Amino acid sequence: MKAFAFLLLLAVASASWLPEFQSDAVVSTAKKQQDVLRLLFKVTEPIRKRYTDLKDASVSHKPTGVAAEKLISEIEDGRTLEQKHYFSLFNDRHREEALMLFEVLMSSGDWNTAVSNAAYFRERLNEGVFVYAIYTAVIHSPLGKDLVLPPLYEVTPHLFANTEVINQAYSAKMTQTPGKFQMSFTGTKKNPEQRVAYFGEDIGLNVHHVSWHMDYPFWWKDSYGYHLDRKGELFFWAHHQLTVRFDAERLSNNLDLVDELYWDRPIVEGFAPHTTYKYGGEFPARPDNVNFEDVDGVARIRDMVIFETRIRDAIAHGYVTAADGSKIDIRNEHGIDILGDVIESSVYSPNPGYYGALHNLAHIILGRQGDPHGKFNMPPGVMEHFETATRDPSFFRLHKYMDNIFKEHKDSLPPYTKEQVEFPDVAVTAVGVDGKLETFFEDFEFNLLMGVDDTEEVEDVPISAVVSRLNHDPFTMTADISNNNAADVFATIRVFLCPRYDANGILFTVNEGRWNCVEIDKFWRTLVPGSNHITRKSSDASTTVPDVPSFQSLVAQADAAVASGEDLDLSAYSRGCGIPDRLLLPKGNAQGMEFAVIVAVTDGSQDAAVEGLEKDERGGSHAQCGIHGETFPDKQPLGYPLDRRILDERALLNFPNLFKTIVKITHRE
Ligand code: CUO
Repeated sequence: MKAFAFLLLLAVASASWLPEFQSDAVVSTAKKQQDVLRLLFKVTEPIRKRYTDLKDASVSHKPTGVAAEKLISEIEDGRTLEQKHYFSLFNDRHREEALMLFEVLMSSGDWNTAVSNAAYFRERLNEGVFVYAIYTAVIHSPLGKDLVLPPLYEVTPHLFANTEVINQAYSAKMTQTPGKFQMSFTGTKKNPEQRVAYFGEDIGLNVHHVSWHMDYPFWWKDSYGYHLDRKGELFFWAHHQLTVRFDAERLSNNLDLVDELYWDRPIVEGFAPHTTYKYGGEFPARPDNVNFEDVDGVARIRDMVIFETRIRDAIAHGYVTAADGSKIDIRNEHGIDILGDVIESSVYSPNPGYYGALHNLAHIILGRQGDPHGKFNMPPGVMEHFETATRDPSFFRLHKYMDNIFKEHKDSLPPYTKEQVEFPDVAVTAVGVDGKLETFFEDFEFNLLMGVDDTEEVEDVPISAVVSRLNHDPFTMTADISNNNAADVFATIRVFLCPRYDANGILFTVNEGRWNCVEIDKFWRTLVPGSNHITRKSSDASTTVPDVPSFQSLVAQADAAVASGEDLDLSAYSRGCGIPDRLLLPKGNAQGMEFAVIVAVTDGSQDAAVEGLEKDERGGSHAQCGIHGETFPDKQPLGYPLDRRILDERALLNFPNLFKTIVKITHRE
């Protein structure tokens, strides 16, 4: 029954308290950027005295309005989560508090009120509650437009760096000795999963994942201001891409594709996180081959099996039953969106009472298998934070399990017909790569300053972690496309990278292989009559984002711009959601790992949902993250045209507007 409480809490109706926003013209972007950074600076310490306006606001400003008064009464009644305690979004009460603050910020009519409100609550609420609310409010409020949120691995380093490094950082601070500490990946070579730990533990990937969930929160209600277009489908797609990307890394490291999770079989891989909360002790570990146990107060395993059965029944029937008993047809191209809402499950789910919260509950269940009955008072597991979840190999098993349910649905749809894929008189004649597809590991340094305690009296000393991360050389993809129409045509160009061989060296069939394809890019171009030579740089890919500048560098840039009165344009970094640029390619191997590149050029006049995409890609990571607050730019289903069964290779890849070529990705040591 607790399972339903989880959703009911989410579904509480909201008042229409969104204000008319006053003009913010007087506050420059640079000042806003500076304010956000100062609010997030050392959140576990009181606001610094040198930030006089924030300090004053936290004392003398009393927030007003329905949302603020509600939160103030919660604080005054002593109901809010204490400071210096862990925060988990999956904890109903923790989340409820974060959303109360989120609502305060969203209903602050102008920038200065929002900042004063934030300063007031920063000094009175739990730090994790505060950080989550600030991040989501900056992302979703019109007031936060074009601001850059600092990299979370520097704001809450405990959720990204391992215990060993954090301990070294504390020693360095204590002894006032600057230090740079090499961070290693969890586990030893005796564990085959260790070979791919660099992927699940990649701090940039972790930021993408947590940011995706902030962009598309499961608790989102449209009364917050807008509808999150195709949120359920994007839940499927972003996680499908994580899954297939992980599988590509596995193949490159001679591991089988990840198997799914089974409720009635042991969880094969254990996990020792080597990570500690700033407050709350160590993240719990789980030995290999643990059998699932019911988690007290959360869910019973047999309920999970029932939810799965109901969802798969819906797929078999081709419709979902809404809470009012009506039928919602899902055997069509929009079905995946509804199914995503159902499986996640989000506030958009049409019937959480019946279909449950398969995904969200599974995260909690997996997070608690080390202490399912709460006997040892362990804090939440890594699976209960989007920042840390991908570290645990069970994350990928869980998502493979759900991915297979989504696949069952996609496989229930008819294969695309010629008419649905062809692009009359347009043909791709060649696809190539300028430069080599080569991956390598590099060291990356990030600041641990906010991982340690301090007082104003003790000087900061430089403390950082150095972590190895996957990268690749820049490259440019090229395509030669002929347009035999008399006039210009507008084209959507989709690029997929598909592993060719399984771990035993057996060639995937087209129908197996298409499901494992990594979408690396999608963009739009006008094709003139005759031949067109298209080039696309790897750094422009619409699946990826560049590294966000460090906290320190953002502070330096914002402070300088405020001091000089000059403009500050950091909009290139305003999207946290997106695979890091450097992870565009899966790791290669020494001999060169073969992938098929599939380029599909389809009719952009039919399937572009937003105008002007050729010139402005609007944040640059729309493929998995959409355009913020707007219609998803591509009307076709995510994954089109490879998302449906391909019964005969000749039926698809012989279309002149589709092209397949083989490339090799090498890895240099
Ligand atoms: Cu992203 Cu399970 O949804 O972690």
